[in-house]
Amino acid sequence: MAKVLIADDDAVSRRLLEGTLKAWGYEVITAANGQEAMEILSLPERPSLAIIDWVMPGMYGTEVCRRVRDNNSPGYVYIILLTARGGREDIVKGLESGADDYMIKPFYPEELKYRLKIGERIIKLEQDILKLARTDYLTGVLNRRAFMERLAEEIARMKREGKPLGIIIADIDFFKRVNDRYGHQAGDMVLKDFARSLKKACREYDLVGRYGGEEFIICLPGCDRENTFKTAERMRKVVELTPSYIEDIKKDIFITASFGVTSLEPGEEKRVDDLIKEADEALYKAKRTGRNRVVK
Ligand code: GH3
Ligand code: MG
Ligand code: MG
Ligand code: MG
Repeated sequence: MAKVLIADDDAVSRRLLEGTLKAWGYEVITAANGQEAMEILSLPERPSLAIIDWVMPGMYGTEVCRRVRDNNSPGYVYIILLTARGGREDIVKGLESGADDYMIKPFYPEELKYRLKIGERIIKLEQDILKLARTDYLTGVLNRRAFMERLAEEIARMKREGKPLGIIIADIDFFKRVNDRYGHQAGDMVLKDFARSLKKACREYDLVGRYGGEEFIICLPGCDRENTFKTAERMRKVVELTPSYIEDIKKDIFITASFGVTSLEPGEEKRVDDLIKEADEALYKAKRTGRNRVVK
């Protein structure tokens, strides 16, 4: 269930609302003034729904709305302004400040319940869109842009923690032949199974991305070059042993792939581009020296 921020300077209203929302199953976090509300809405794990009182000491609810809209932190916050101010002009001002919705006190609980559901639908839409924007439509792994974003985060995290990070680039051998012999649809099926095999051979928190057509990239946080090599070798074997069944021709297609491996060891200064270049060079060496192999 979604997390909701309740900001109200009146302790009785705050507690009442908190009790109501908890009874509806929401996780609730409360603030007694605008400053506190702003602090909570600046957290990385900030709530995506907020019910905010207009008149509060220090910072008004309308100012909270304005500030939330001004800063471009990721994740939308759906704000319901809840206030005793019920004039038309007030409603206009409230919505103008950036609130998504407006409710007048005393409020009717059932109405609030369904207005919160509107907010939940909006938040769900945003999450669905973000997921689509990050995912490769064919194989379900991260697309290139999302992978590169996550890679930068992981590199920073591993540097902070003084740990290594492994990179693998994997490319299907003679994939053109699969398309030429069995058609593009069969090729797509092989690509899906290839991505699945790569995921199967690594850990849940390793990142798998589609780098280009039939080229995939994997990031292994905490893995040094030797362990990354071992993982790539495991991937190579899983790929070799896992055929794709093509329904149309009632046939299993076997493929192999080549892998280039590199790593960022603690204390090393390499840029993302350097890492990818190294893995790419290792991959091409694997291709040149006979394919179906891992080179580090
Ligand atoms: P090598 O062993 O040297 O890697 O040979 P290859 O044939 O795999 O390499 P090449 O890069 O020449 O060919 C890649 C092929 O991948 C060409 C392209 O048609 C195919 N391809 C790229 N994206 C897709 C896709 O989404 N679906 C299908 N079916 N084929 C794709
Ligand atoms: Mg108030
Ligand atoms: Mg290839
Ligand atoms: Mg290729």
